[in-house]
Amino acid sequence: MSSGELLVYIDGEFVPRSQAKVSVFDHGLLYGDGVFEGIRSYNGVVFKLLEHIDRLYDSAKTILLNIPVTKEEMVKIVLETLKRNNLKDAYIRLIVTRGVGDLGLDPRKCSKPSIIVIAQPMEPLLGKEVKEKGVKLIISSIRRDRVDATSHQAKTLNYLNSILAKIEAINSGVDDAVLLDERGFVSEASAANLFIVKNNNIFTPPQTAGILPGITRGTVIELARRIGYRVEERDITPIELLTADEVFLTGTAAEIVPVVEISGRKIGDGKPGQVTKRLIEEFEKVKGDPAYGVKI
Ligand code: PXG
Repeated sequence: MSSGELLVYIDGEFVPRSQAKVSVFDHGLLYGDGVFEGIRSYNGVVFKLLEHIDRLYDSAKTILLNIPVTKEEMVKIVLETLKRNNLKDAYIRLIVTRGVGDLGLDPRKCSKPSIIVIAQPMEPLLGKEVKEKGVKLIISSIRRDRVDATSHQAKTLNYLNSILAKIEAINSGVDDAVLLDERGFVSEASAANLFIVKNNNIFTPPQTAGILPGITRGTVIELARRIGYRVEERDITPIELLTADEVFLTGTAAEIVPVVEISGRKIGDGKPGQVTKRLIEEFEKVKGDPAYGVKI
């Protein structure tokens, strides 16, 4: 780190950020042909790293992409990237692209997938204000891609479905958007899973709604059940969403975020709810716990 710049892992080498580049012929760029993960480390523990690695390899399998290293090697690559950059609290972006090919779609022209790991510092307190104030959403006019197409069940580099919804949210002056699935049931936000609370019971859309099976979602379901809440994965209608007592989002970057307004309707009393606050507290206790991750 003589340049003082963070180092990015690309295909076996650590290069300074300003020189970390991919080819214009990489099919990740040309066609969104690749997979990725967003991961965090807290105080030297990479949260649920093995679960993220499993999901990465499942996503790759879905698109017939053979990752050229084993899962064990991939874990080592992520840990080494953090070590080289002397990072303990970090956001980690792990990307595997189809690699360099030519201008046609044919993935057989891509000789070898590229592995990229970017790690950068993450303020432990980032998002504190959002957790206290909550966020505003709209229900997007964009539908989550179908489960038999490019839904987010596999975490591929093809994120236009979410980006279009995010643009709609920005243009409407709110923070994010909820996408419905093609049947009209609630699926998730642009890059976060969604939960509702009604009469102290917790509900979240099932996999069939085209959602990403979020690592944070899984952790929150487990924590909520452990402290005695009933949690059910089932279809949620837009009306149930708008009339819920509480709504919150979960994701690696955001952790747990209260939702206080959706498409102009106040959620509950328009302030972060009690169940949401309790779950934020529980989540605080497990991040950085070596039992919930892998030590650097
Ligand atoms: N749904 C989608 C579509 C996502 O992209 C989640 C749910 C939450 O999953 P995890 O496993 O993180 O609990 C995601 C998260 C970001 C960012 O910086 C997050 C994601 C993708 C890109 C950026 O917030 N994925």
